[in-house]
Amino acid sequence: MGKTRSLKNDKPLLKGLVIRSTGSWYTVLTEQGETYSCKIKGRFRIQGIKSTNPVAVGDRVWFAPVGVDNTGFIMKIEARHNYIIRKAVRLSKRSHIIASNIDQAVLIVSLIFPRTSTGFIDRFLLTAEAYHIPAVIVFNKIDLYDDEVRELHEELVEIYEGVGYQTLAVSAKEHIHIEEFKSILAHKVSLLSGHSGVGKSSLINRVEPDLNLKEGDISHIHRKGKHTTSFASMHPLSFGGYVIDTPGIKEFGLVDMEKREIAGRFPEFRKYIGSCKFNNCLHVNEPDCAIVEAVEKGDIHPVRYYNYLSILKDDYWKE
Ligand SMILES: Nc1nc2c(ncn2[C@@H]2O[C@H](COP(=O)(O)OP(=O)(O)OP(=O)(O)O)[C@@H](O)[C@H]2O)c(=O)[nH]1
Ligand SMILES: [Mg+2]
Ligand SMILES: [Zn+2]
Repeated sequence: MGKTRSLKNDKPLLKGLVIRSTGSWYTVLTEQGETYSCKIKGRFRIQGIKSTNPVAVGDRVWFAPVGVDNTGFIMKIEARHNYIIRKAVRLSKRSHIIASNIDQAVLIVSLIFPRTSTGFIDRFLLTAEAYHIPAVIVFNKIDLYDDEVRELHEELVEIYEGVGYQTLAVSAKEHIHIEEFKSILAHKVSLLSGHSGVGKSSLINRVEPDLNLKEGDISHIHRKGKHTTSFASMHPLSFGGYVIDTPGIKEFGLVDMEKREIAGRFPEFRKYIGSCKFNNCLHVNEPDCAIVEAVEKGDIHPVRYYNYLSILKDDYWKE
């Protein structure tokens, strides 16, 4: 049993990890490997965030077991190392916490059927940087490559490894580099993201066949133009660690960030930022901009700079 803490009614509390939520019930996994279905007791106030869900997948909680049927009440949440949110509605003050206590964000990309754009990759990396969550890029479906796609792949590996991100090329179908993929996931809590159809479920099944996730199917409900609340679920890995599957979430929730902070989330831009003529330079068309100069000299890849400009134009940011 986990450590106990005194309570008014003197019942010992158990410690566990929230691995699934439905909105009112939470599945909590104890260190002994037992799962409990829990509800929340009382109100939780989490510093600074008004969230639609007080407890999220990834939370470490203390709960009071009741009865014999493995149910209980969550009484306390441990402080989160980090969490990612999605705004319920743009500019809304209420957010939905997708997951917490994440060690790394793994972006699954395919360059064919479907092709993931660098714009999507860069928005993902920007958000991971903003949350201070290390990001890894995994290219799946390499069995489908022709020469043109292989060339694109090599260029992207050069860009992203050049910036400092780890990349890996795999095929869930042909079982290529699955051991390497496993070692990326081992002993860590990984949030898996990527467009629908890139092979997230297939890859998870390859490393953990017992999970038997649905493949080749749209695994979540699409409701165009409407916000569908979706809850992540966390799968324990037999070789240590957890993967968090995020149904219906193509991107991370965007973070509140000011426009002038964006460049600093591009790791290769950082060393130039202080050298611009204007200290409020947005690196668009200001005179004597060190970032534009670095792009011209070939020290910053034009694809990254182009995506930076495009992200600046997203009408999301605070001025
Ligand atoms: N050729 C090839 N096909 C793959 C590979 N990995 C997955 N697929 C196929 O791609 C399709 C989508 O795979 P899924 O694993 O369901 O994709 P997903 O990312 O989980 O998609 P959502 O659940 O909708 O987000 C399926 O038909 C898979 O069989 C691969 O490495 N090579
Ligand atoms: Mg899937
Ligand atoms: Zn500048």
